[in-house]
Amino acid sequence: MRRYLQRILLLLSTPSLLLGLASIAAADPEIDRLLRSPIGKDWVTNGGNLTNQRYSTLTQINTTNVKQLKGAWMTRLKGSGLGGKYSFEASPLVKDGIMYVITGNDDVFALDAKTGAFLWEYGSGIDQTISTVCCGWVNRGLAMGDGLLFFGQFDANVVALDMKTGKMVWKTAIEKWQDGYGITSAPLYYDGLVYSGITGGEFGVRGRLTALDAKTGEIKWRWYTLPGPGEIGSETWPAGTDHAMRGGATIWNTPALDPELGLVYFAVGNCGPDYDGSMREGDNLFCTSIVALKAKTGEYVWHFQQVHHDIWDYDAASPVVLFDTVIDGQPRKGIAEAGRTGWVYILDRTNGKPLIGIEERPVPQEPRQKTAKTQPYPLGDSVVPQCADGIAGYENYGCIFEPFWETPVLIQPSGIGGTNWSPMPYSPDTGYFYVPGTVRTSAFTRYGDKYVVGKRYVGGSQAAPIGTTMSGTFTAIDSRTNKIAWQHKTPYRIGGGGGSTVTAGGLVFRGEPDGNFLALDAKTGQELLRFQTGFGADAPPVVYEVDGEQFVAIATGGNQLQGSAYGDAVWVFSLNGKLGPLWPPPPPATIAGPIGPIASVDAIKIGDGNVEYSYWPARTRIKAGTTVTFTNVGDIPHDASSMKQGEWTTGALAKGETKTVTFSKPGIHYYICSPHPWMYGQIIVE
Ligand SMILES: [Cu+2]
Repeated sequence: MRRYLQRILLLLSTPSLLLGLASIAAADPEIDRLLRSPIGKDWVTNGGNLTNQRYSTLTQINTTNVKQLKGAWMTRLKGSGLGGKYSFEASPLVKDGIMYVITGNDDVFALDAKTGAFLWEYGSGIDQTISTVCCGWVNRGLAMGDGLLFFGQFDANVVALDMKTGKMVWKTAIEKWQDGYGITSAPLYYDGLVYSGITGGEFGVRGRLTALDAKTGEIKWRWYTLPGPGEIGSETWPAGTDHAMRGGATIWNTPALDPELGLVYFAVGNCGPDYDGSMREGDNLFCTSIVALKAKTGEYVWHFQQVHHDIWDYDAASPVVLFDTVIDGQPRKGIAEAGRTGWVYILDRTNGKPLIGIEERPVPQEPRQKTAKTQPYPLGDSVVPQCADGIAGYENYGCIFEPFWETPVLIQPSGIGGTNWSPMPYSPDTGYFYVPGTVRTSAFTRYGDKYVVGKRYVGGSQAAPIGTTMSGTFTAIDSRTNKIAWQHKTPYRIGGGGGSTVTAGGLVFRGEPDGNFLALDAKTGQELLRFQTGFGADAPPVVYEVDGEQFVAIATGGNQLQGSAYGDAVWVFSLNGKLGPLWPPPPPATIAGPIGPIASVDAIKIGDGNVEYSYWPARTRIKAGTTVTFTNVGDIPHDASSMKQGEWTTGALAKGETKTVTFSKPGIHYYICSPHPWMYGQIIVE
């Protein structure tokens, strides 16, 4: 009894109790409790709970019986987000037997989580002419609290719906999409606040985290990821200039929150202009960083920058993960994030200092780019190769942090390599992080861009050279050493969409861009189940329970950046499931370059047939002297630009615009869309 009293007294003297008291007055004590607890029957936020661990404690489905898993139901979401301009990356949320899911068109559906039957739907009616789109129409998910569902829209509004009816309760504009802003991340709800990131890093925006009042939508505070004059970090930008005000540093993903420390954590994306550092000498905080703020007030607490003076588009785009561990016999509070660099950054979340070790090492220099003298190298293993191979036609190639100017330089990882937006789960049972990676080499060049509000502001480009391979890795990284425990090479890029979820049943669930849904042994990596869903399976799965039955759900709707087949389906699996697999969809490309048969036409449509990021035909054969007409029939601006920098370009074509180019020299001409360098075309001139 005395010990019990002592314990109470001890608790009384710690800050956690203060937070405990605060949460008595919290707006939604039940959701707050679920958010603070290990993930059980319900999946109430994008990352499962406040840690973003995506670790479910459910064990009904486990390594011994997962082979029996079949489809319990599959529901198609009425064509929402079905098409080539969309990606389906959201994790469905589940509460009390109801599933809530949002598509790439920002439409929300409530389904019976046991049967897949529709309960209500909300059509966003979102403006289809939004042109400030970097990387496809996508929504990474919802948050819930106070009887509301929260999400960010592509037009930079945060919206709240009534969970019972799907009716809109409030809508708050964070910014205007016309100025380059948008929202693709899932927000985080906790203790009456909704935290939302913002996108627009390719449009010269000023990134920020915004905290809104959950009940009213009122903006309570905002913390800019780019410092104003005299603010912390302003010394890392050139004095007397306003480059920091359009330096990007956006937030692609859901924050995590430690209620005991009272801190909210998030990862910050690339610097703008992406590939041109010439005018922004300095480290450029808080680009490509992990940041901790006081959760209630937004006051700065600490930061760790992963890449100084980023010129490679090395976003920190994957959600941060909180975990507790023991290092050298000492219990430690950790935070980790998988970068586009291919490394996992493992820090102490109380102070932002490395837990395992990260060394500042000298790197090659390019004075015109004002490159940083050193870069952080985490001790441990990278999940993808960090050096490019030389190939014909390119004189220059190098490893990570190799600088470049106007002559293309091959670098690996590319700016869309390593781990991109996909989440990285953590299992306290294995102590492993499960890290998806993209293996892709880019040719980087700088050309400079003039800043115009709402226009692309990237200052260069990166494209995978024709004929180079694109693949992936799926890696278990030991959180205690930052070294590889096991690794699978995957035929497709998987770091940019999918991601996985891990369970106390010893399983990792993940989707493949070729439509397969997989279950792996979390400890050994052994594949235990492979099930063809029929659509690109590029969203992170979730695990839940209804009436004593465990289910695993995955949204399968493809991903335009991964090149996977599109769809509008949610698949749900259980041990009692009866549905078998579907026919496989066309797999994504594994070699960079145009695909399809060679036509003989002189008119090329961009974004035709609902495939926004494509040329049709992608390959054509013409006689020397032919004038080719390029017409943009897609929804957003595109161009056709010779892969030989400066040789020819249509310039940006708005929806409906046309431009002609005459080809007089025989030869093979490859071209790309400069804002979307994963679109390829080929013109064979005879
Ligand atoms: Cu394009």
